[in-house]
Amino acid sequence: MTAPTLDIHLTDDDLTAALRSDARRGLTSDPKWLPPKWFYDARGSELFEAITALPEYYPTRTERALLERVVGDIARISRAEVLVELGAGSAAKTRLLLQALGAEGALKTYVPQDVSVSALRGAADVVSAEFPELSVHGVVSDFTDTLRNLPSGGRRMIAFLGGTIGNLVPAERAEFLAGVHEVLEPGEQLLLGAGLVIDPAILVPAYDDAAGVTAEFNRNVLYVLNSRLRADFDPEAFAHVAVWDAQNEWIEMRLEATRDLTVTVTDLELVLEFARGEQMRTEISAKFRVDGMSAELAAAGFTTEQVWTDPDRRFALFLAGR
Ligand code: AVJ
Repeated sequence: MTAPTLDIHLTDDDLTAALRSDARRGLTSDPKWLPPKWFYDARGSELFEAITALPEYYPTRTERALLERVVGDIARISRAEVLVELGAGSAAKTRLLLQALGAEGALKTYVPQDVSVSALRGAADVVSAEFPELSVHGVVSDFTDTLRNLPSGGRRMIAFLGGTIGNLVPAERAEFLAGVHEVLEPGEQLLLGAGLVIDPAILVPAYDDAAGVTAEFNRNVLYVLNSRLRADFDPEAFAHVAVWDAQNEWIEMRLEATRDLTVTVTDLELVLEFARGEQMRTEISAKFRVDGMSAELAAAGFTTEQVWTDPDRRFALFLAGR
């Protein structure tokens, strides 16, 4: 077994610079908003892991069960030599793909990407120990950078699982999918996991659980701003809100000020006023229809080779060819 390598294209300073620019843009807008990628410091990642175990949060377990059922088919169609996983995080679903691709006999390399060094190092070590034949090259970067720095040589499959594509607004999705399409060679594939549009009576509680874990996850972005940008948000003064936007077919998470507040963001030299009842958007989690996602893939140049859904049609996996 060879020790996994880790390429770091994103330093802590880069992250702070990106957060500064995102926070300035979002917090000076009307209405105020923040991008969801800033939930995930160590505490936020732990809270997300806790969310995946909640009874109301069906996506993770639904996708895993679906993947368990169809991963053999995916591996047979793909016969990939290199598995690139975007937003790899913890390695639970990865293992299924690596086993199935390994059984096809072609797999040589695993390239997990994440923005978090700690999450990635852990995942890379675990995978390396479990699959000693595999060479593991972790990449700490954002997606666009990963796509620019992909190893070439060897037929690749890029996996983007978990439904994270739903965090992107349509224009960002189009740009992301076109970027993936551009780096792939003919015969290579994208494996995409996406949550489907379902009954809001099931959807909304998944983002507003009874135990309040999602609420704490939502408020975590304020702790991140406090520690990284020396802000003085009182997270407990904000209430968690999750609404289904039927027009856009996405869940919107917001933080609502429960009283009039003045907040200082020292590192941005910014003083913000929140009126009682004011809501700030912190995440969209778009849900899809199979035809709609196939159309988005087609618009980016992909051919949808196969789509699998769970029996309740809550989640779908798309295998798209370049
Ligand atoms: C990690 C982006 C897939 O949108 O369902 C969970 C994040 N937000 N609960 C999602 C999340 C609130 C999650 N993704």
